[in-house]
Amino acid sequence: MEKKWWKESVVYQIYPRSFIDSNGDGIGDIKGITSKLDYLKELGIDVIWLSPVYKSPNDDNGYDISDYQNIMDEFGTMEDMDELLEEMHARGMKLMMDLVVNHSSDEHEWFVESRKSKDSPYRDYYIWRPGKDDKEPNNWTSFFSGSAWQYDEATDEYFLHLFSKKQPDLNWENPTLRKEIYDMMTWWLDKGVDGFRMDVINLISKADGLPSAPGGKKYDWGGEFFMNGPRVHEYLQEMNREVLSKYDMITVGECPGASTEDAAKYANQEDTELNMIFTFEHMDLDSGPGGKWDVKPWKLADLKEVMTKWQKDLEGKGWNSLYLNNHDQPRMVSRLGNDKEYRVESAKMLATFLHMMQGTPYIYQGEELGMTNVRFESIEEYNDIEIQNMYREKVIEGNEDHNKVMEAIYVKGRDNARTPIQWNDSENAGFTTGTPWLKVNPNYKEINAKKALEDKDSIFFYYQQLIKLRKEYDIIVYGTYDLILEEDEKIYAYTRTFGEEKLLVMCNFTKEEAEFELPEGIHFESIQLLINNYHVQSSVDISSITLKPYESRVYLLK
Ligand code: TEU
Ligand code: CA
Repeated sequence: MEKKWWKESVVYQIYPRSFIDSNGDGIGDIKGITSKLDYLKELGIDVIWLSPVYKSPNDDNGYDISDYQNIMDEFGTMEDMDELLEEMHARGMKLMMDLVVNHSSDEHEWFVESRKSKDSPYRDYYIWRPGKDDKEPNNWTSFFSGSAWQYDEATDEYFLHLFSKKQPDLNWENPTLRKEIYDMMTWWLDKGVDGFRMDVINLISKADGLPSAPGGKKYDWGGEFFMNGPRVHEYLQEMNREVLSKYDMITVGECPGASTEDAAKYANQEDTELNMIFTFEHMDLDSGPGGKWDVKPWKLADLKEVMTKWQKDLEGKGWNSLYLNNHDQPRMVSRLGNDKEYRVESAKMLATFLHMMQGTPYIYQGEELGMTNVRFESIEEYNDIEIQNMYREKVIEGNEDHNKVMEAIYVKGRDNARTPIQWNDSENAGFTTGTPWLKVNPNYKEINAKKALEDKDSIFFYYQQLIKLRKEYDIIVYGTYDLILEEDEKIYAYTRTFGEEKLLVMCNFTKEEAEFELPEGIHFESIQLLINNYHVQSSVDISSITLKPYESRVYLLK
């Protein structure tokens, strides 16, 4: 397998609004990020993925961009951005920008012009259609509830928005629009940024004729007509030829609804499209047939099946990204671990589980501290447009039970991941001297970076150790993955193989003890314990081990 720096890297995601506020206005900013680079250097990460910092009216916290080549006032200036980049490069870190080009803001100049008249040169930059029998052009529902179409009086037509109505979808069929996007990307790359995380990039090609979804609801899920659509690979190959191939950079495409077959194309080894994609299959394990808010318990057997499928199906064909949370997902320790009795142990176990797989690991800000989900008492305390729209549709318009919906928000809401980073135990967790835009999680006195840095056994230093190991052992990056103990109901165990060497990874996913029995056929002469989340003696007989609650161990077998 070809060696690449982006396979050997660890990426850290920053959601700037919640990271750290440098000027007391309650909103995280770029200067704040620059002030914490040494913290990130100590953690050991190689790349920062920065969620959008461009000009935006913040209907979806920066994922609605009104100017791709300017910085949001609240976050700072282009000079701040240049300084951040410079300070990062001085520390040997790379910067991956968020590229949001499935849609723009409705306040982007292109859209402002586009909506004025049917003859505008910008008309075709967006997806406009006349209504059908005084109704929307089709029945698609948006990711954020309600119709995916918005009527616009000026020209008596509707425009498509797969997300909020302030996020009109761009029309990738228009070659001039595509060229504008490539030029903008080139401008950032020439400035020195090192890569792009591409927001919902597999939604950019819509099916011909925009057919209605087959379901019977008024507004229904039309994913099959816009996820991995007919021309998406053509567009990405063009983008690769025009832009990506000219730089030594890192790319990851966010691809909801992509199968491993799709992924093998997007992340193909000839590098004609992207380096890797984000799959959602493991994020959907606690969703019932009603979708994200139809919460059901996840099962270890399903996690094994999904993770193993992605590991094996991309083996030799593509490259995985590895993540358990981000700014759209609940905190991993609350979702898959145990944020009460075994918060520290289970956070370390999950980190081990993920970082020892094949792929590029992504750490979401606060994950290295074991930050948890939050429960705000009232719906007004939530900021996220997805939560607000869903609550309105279900409770206010739909008469669903308030408490039931709040419970779903507690488990799945995106604001779980967006509460400010807990830096210390002072007021507002040291995030701001003002009033934070979103409340701080009340557990900040117990969980914060200051405390973590004072404790050698903290989750922070465990991540540091995991990252160091990755730099030391090729097998962690390049070894092939195999699931073992497939039927075990408590333990997720797997091996990695690289030449004559093997890694043996064992993770107890329960709060009970679990008996690990080494399967037959794994031969070795020497064993070495590489990392563990309890203090155990390093040379024990590994043919049978009693794992403590949420215990994980990694052995190197030679
Ligand atoms: O997310 C797109 C996406 O498919 C999901 O993450 C979705 O927002 C979430 O599952 C809803 O439950 C990307 C961004 O990561 C997200 O923050 C944006 O809101 C969205 O695109 C629109 O730009
Ligand atoms: Ca600020």
